[in-house]
Amino acid sequence: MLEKIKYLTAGESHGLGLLGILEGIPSHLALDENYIQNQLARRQMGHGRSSRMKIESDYAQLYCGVRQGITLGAPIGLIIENKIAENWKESMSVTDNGYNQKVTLPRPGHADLAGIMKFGFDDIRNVIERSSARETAMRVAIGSICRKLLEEINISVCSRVIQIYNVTDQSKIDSNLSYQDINQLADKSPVRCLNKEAEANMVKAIDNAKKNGDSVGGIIEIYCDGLPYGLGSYSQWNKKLQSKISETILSINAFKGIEFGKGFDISKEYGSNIHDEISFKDNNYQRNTNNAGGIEGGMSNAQPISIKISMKPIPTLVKPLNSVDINTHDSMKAHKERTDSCAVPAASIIAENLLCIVITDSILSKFGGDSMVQLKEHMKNTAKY
Ligand code: EPS
Repeated sequence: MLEKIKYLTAGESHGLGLLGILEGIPSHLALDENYIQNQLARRQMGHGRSSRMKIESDYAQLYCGVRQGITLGAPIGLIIENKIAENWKESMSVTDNGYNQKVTLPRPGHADLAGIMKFGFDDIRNVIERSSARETAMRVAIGSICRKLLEEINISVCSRVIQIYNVTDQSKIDSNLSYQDINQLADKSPVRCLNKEAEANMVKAIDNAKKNGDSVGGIIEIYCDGLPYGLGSYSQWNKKLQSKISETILSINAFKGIEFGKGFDISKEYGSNIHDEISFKDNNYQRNTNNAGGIEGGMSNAQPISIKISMKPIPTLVKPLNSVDINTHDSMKAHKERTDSCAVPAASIIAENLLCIVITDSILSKFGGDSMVQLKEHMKNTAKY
């Protein structure tokens, strides 16, 4: 549960567009639409995405809360228009125009069946539209504003893809690379993979899936550095940093699992092999390893946070699975429509920007401040972080 930042999105995938409101950002954060656009463009990249990404060129208009290039400490409102809306005028009309083509074949793995049962619809289109990953465009826009705040206090985030289908990249990241370098290299790769051999095999895996009317998922790694001690808290269950991060990250469409640091592998080791030993040098506590992934006791421990996330293959399949018509209950193949054969690279950008929201919230909870100047002063005045 976030404490200082509040945000909401609205909008359907083929409706007029997406709306977002972000509250809690201090005043005097320098912000322009180009900064946000850069993150939105990153989200649209990646091998295996559908033709929708060629139609849209996502752009978030800063509708309110910003004046003369700085935030006002007021709620920030954003709008992303859907270019595709023009083609969907009839189907997505707000007023009843008699449109009656219904989607009745739920896709296994999608929100379709549980969605119609929950809301009592006889048209799966009503579920598809809001459950679509299109909504993440607005969350990236919102997250990018938090990212801008973090940049000003020298906190950075980067990500890479380490698995697509069964192709893994087990290479370690070159420790001489800055986070900016890592993102630049990953962004140049069609699958955001830093290893050329693995990259080629990942591209092949996506192409194979596409050729067979199938889809593939994968695993993403995210890092966040520059953090002080003590974001989050052990003092109450819902204040633990890993819970806050998990809540947000697992809300991303198709994300199924999350690991911190060495994650599940930690359970195969003796404690003496896995916990990160402490020493003191240059007036600072030092760690030679970071198996904990930057979080101990629900708090940041001034080491980089490292997270792995797994994403399932997207459920819309060109060669659909067995399903049932919701009107007749006859066995039929599931609904098919345009889809991504792989959205893992895009998901890494979504995860990066959403992590920025949680970290910003935790920074504001710990240090406070109505303006960026106050926040920076508070951080400077806090002993050793
Ligand atoms: C998406 C837009 C959607 C899908 C995809 C993500 O556009 P459309 O439905 O018009 O093709 O490409 O959505 C899904 C994968 C999903 O399961 O809903 C986007 O903007 O990211």
